[in-house]
Amino acid sequence: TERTDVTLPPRPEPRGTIHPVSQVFDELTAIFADLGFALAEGPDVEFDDYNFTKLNIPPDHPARQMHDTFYLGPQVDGSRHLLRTHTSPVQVRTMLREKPPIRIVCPGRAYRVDSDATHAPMFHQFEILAVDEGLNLGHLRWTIEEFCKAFFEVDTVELRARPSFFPFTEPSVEWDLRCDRSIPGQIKYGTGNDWLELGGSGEVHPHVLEMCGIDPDRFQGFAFGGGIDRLAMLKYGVPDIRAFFESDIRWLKHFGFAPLDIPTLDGGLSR
Ligand code: 2U9
Repeated sequence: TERTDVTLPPRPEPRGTIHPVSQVFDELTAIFADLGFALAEGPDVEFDDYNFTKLNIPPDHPARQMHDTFYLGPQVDGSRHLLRTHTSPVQVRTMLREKPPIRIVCPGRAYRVDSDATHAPMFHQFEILAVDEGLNLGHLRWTIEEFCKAFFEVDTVELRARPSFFPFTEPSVEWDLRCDRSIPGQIKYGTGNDWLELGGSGEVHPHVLEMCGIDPDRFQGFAFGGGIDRLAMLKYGVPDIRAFFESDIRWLKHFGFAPLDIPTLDGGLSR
């Protein structure tokens, strides 16, 4: 029987909420897991070798300059660790450790000396990597299409490819998604006359495969990279990236997700 002679004090908070960045992290991990990509993670503090050299970024490349990269104090041998500027060193570590076929998704934190409404010094990105025999840009395109359909929860999508350049991919391609932004404050995907930048990609550069111990004459790879914060801003209507990292309890309550509402493909990604 229920006791009526005592009143319990109110709890400080009835429940916490899942941050939109964590929600999107879990959503995209579930989508790529369904496509056969295993989750791979690595340390935020990296070796220069894994963050740059093995990705075909030579010592004189502008991306290495102090204004882009957070360096840590020198080691006894004079070398300096750094905060990874992308999640690509996770792919390097995986290739050095495992033999093809490789299919991984690498979501995580990255750091760059940069800050405004659309750039934060710490941000979240994800990359996928596939290495196997006979892989080509068609496989990459299909994979991105399937991801977009699942993530934006639409039946059809149209992608536009733009030639690009990255030191670690050759050829390199950036992808745009057809969308409709004619109604202010709303985006429709799959139709319309607007284009949304999705991210960069390409076939893994033979030098990168070689430096990571994979025979470039036998194996091909494709990789894609995109911003998690950016996807969360688009999907959940957050205009300023800085709001994600302010820890404002009212904002977190408004934009947060129910803790036990774990995204799955059959149960629904977001509710
Ligand atoms: C390996 C080989 C190739 C991953 C790639 C991009 C292009 C890219 C950015 C998108 C927005 C990062 O979050 S962002 O700032 N990424 O444009 N990423 S190709 O290519 C790789 C990765 C690892 C071994």
